[in-house]
Amino acid sequence: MRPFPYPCLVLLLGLVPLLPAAERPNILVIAVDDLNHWVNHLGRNTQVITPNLDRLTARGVTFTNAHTASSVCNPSRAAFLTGLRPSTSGVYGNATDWRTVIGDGYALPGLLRRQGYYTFGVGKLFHTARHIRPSDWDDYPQNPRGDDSIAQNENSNASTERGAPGQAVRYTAGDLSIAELPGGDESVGDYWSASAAISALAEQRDRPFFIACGIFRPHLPWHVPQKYFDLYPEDSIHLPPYRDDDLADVPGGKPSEEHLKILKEGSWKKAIRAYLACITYADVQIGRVLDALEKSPHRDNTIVVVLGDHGWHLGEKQKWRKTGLWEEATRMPYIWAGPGIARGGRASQPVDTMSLYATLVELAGLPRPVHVEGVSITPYLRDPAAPWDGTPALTTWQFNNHSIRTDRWRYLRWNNGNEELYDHSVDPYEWHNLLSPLNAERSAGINLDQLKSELGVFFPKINRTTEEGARLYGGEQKPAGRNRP
Ligand SMILES: [Ca+2]
Ligand SMILES: [Ca+2]
Repeated sequence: MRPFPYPCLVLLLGLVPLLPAAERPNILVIAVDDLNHWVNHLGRNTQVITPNLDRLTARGVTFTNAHTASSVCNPSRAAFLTGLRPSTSGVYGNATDWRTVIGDGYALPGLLRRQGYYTFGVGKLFHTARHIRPSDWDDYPQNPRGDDSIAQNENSNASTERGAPGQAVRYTAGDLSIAELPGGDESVGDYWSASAAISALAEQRDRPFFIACGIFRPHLPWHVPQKYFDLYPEDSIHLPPYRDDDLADVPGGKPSEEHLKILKEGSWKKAIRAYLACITYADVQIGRVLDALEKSPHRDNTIVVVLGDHGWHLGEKQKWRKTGLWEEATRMPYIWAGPGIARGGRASQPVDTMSLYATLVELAGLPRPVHVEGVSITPYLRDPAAPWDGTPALTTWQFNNHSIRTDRWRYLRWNNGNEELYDHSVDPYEWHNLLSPLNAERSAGINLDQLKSELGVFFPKINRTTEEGARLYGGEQKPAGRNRP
């Protein structure tokens, strides 16, 4: 009989963390910038080609009524990565570096790192890849092509309207910048980000990993290789359902200047085509990362989360871009897969992105920090048909403007007192504001006062200013770390 190698065992115990860290699941989060609910399996846009996002749903659960905590990048990301809602932290806009409001010790990657995870980030996870706090990450390689709109503006020393050979075809729709690039996938920085995530997935480590990959498309500018535009001939493009009089029942509602410009130009389909091309480009990069995970030894013990950071209007309600509190700006894909998660599930319970932190901590078997807001969606991951717990999705847009989304209703309350109410059981595009006198016939039979008070209890009780948040959460006046001017 061979002697038991005690000296080796002692040595190993000294090197390996003692916790059951080895039993904790790995985590892969892919955050897709400005990806609204136009993924094929959600059915809102039936032309979009997203095979990789769709196939992930076959091995996991997709949430069909998922909404962002805030409808622009910075507050959305700060919220789901720190567990603090915008109204709690005071991070409302893109101009605020979240680190100047929320100090060290709150962010999810930092928590996981302190609990023994290897934490790796690449691409845009917080508002920009520059707004990272080094204590949160073991490794955060900087994309040499850049991680944001300025640097991702690709190779384009020369371009023409018509596109001479080897040059981009470049044009606008409204003020939206579009380019059909002559190069391959690697001509956009997301290719590099995905490759970095793939390399990180391939490494063997003695501890679980948290790998987060920010994919920047379909964020503007809508510049991707021409082959993605070729998938969507302009004359085949369908416009989303809309009404010319849609804003008549919205307090202060009027078409955006950009929408009027796009109508005047006749460039609505051009814009949709470019957004679809960018979504498919992003889907291909996501597919590369998912393929790498599938082929890796980590495939069976890694939780995968793919989410958009908020929605995007493409002319619905005569509006373009993100911001605001309507369905198009709040709803995003939210897909989970991995050990203990049902396969092929469609979960229709209303959820918001605050669930990310709470759920990942629970699935990792870690204590939930007291500051973390949001409901764990673990019951829906195990059983997508589990009864809804009644907590609506909540979206905040700037100071004290909020929107509640339940299984049936959307209730908006603006800080000037304006309110809107939509019934999704009959009005999926939010055409009929039931609180407008113009829709009295439609709202007859609904006890509006009672409904408003039932839904209104879910609006935040606290709405902090940015300064109040910074005082409470210890934001740094001059954050450490890479912070390019
Ligand atoms: Ca975004
Ligand atoms: Ca309307």
